Amino acid sequence: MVFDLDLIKQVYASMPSKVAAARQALGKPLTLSEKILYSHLWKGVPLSDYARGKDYVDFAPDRVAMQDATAQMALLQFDTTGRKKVAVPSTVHCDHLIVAKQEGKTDLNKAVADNEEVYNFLSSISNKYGIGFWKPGAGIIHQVVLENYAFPGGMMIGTDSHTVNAGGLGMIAIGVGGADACDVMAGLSWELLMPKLIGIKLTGKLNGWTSPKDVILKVAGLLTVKGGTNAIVEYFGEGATSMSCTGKGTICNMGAEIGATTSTFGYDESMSRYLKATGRAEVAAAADAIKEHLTGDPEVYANPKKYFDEVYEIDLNELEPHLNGPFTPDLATPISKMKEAAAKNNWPTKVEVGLIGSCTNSSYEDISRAVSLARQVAQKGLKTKAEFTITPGSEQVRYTIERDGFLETFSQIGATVFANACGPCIGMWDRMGAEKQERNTIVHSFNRNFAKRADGNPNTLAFVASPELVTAMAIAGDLTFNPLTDTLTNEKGESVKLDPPAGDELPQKGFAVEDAGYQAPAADGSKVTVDVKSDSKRLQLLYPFAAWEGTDLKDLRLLIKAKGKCTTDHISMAGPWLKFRGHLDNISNNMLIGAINYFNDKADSVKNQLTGEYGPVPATQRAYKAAAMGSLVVGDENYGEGSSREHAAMEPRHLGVRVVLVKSFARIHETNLKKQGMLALTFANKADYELVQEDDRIDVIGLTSFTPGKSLQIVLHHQDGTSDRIEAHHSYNQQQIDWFKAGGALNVIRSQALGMA
Ligand code: MIC
Ligand code: SF4
Repeated sequence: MVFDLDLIKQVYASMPSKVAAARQALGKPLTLSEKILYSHLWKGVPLSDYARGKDYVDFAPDRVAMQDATAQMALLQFDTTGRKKVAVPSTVHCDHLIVAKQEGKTDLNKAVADNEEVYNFLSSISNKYGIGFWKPGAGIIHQVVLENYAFPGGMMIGTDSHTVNAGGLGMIAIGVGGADACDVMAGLSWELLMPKLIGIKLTGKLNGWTSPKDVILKVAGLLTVKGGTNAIVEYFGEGATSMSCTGKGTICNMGAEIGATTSTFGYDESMSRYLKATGRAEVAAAADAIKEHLTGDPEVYANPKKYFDEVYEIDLNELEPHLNGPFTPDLATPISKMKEAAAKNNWPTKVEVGLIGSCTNSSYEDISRAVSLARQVAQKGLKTKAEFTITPGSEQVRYTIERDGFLETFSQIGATVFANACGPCIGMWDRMGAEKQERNTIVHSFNRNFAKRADGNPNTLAFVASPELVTAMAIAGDLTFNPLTDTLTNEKGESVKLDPPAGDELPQKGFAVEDAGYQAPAADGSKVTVDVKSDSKRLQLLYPFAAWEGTDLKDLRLLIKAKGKCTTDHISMAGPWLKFRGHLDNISNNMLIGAINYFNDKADSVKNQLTGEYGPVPATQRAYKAAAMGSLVVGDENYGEGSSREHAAMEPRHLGVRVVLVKSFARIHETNLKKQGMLALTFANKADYELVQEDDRIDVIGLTSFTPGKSLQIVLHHQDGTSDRIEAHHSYNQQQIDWFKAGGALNVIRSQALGMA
């Protein structure tokens, strides 16, 4: 079945004329990113050459996707907007709440029982508002979107940072917080800072052990975790067209790890093949008919320096397999340098577990290449040294790889197949012995490897690699094993070498599935009731946050000065906390518990300025709230890196933090803070971070004349009676200032719905 074919046809019908108009307005050939952005301007937005990295522009995305851990908050917000139905096609995917422990079926059954209340809520609210619902076990949002909904030249947003995966099918797909999704579902425009453009030319062709994952691992090393902030990465060149569509998806997916707004590739044969293989020949035919509009103009790719803000070139013939980590996805080590790097950094070299799959690397191609290595275990008389797990990205992939005997081969090397869900990638891994917190090494094909992310153990060092390399490492049980050059000793004592991986881009017998796990919404949702029990521990209706009091903020307490990396995993940890994603007050008990306090180098230990005692961050903030005192959080570079979870903004908002003042922000988190009515500020002079002292009382001056582009003043009153006055920048436009004043964007929508605006 092809979903929303009419929508796709409509987009394609107007795309040629819109692209032509944009080319004329900008007076130059266009990149693919520009073609998609300019053909999705919100109605009435004038066609003009918007300044990249400066102008906010309103867009009209074609669709919205939400996963269960973020959909709860997104839909609780939507429920307050007074709308009857979503304005654009939208879907919910149940993938984040399934704990991986024993094996797929058992774990899925347990999750269905444990999360019954939440799944019922999501299913009925989806029904009510016309949203497609993918049941638990159907698969991970981004794989399901790629298989069913993504289309070349389309624009979508999703409440998950890895929504960008759909760039593999030539979309502009962007990760957002739930409040943004709520706007679009409510029929409003969606605002984005016009992104800068990074062009990456891929020359040569992948070969041997190198795979698409290595392209993005290399790019992460080049650009770092913040190098893509407020930019779209557009890939092109012969290396791009020679690669599979799902491989492109992998590259785009992990573009979230460099902070990129999104990444994309021009429409080509590989996309057409993938569309046909996934039952969407009609979409392929429609795309073929306008294909020159679904890729960058030839002049752009011939002379990229003239049209992109930054350009890089990677020669795939020379590219080595990489391992990135530990603790950050941009610490890139080519496989040939791993022996040296591991010795230098004293990384444990015994690989305990190899994990493949997840939303980023669970295509048929990935699994078939990994299985070609698993097969060699028996063929060459080897024994797999590490544990090995697989999390398929969708039921369609799982069913097909089972039919083709891959799962059987994996089971022969002792593999565990987990449910089609996020599982170990998001701390939903009940790993035996993790509570002992032993220092150990794992290798996985996921995309993130922040501390504690997979198993909750801060001493697990996770390295990210291609599924092929993960499989080889699991077989060898050694982080320094280089399959390109090294041999292994088999059970007979012989030296054997692994042959390079080989596999099929798409299943020769086609994809198959018995029950994909989709539930269409009720034709008439008006009679569906959505139940949220008042004593529920998992769900809580939202109340509007208070509007701004109309004055400068005075006498705020410093809650925490966070030191170093502070990702959304540090601000609102996942794993066991995921169960409270629909209950703002309960989940607020994890607020900032992973952040390191600058003053004592400890996590979850801050000075309570009322008592002078050190205590957990959430309890300390609750004490300030009870005393009706506002507070402020200080952070370092790229604060809020990683996920789209708006809980990282809503928790501080709910508990009474007023300001987050940092050296720099990650894009989605900064927007989430603004949406929730917080003040998201940056040090005008980064060195001023050092001036903030533990007992400071802080004023924010200039709010009564809060204006786009105009700095605010921060006064730090130190305990010794001295003070420092520093300047804080902000990136609020007028609409965002209105959100701040109203106490949050939702209050603005709500008042519009009530006709009070
Ligand atoms: C992630 O990979 O960090 C997540 C879990 O998918 C998040 C969303 C969430 O926290 O629910 C993301 O990437 O946005
Ligand atoms: Fe799920 Fe991990 Fe993908 Fe996030 S990155 S959507 S947690 S599989």
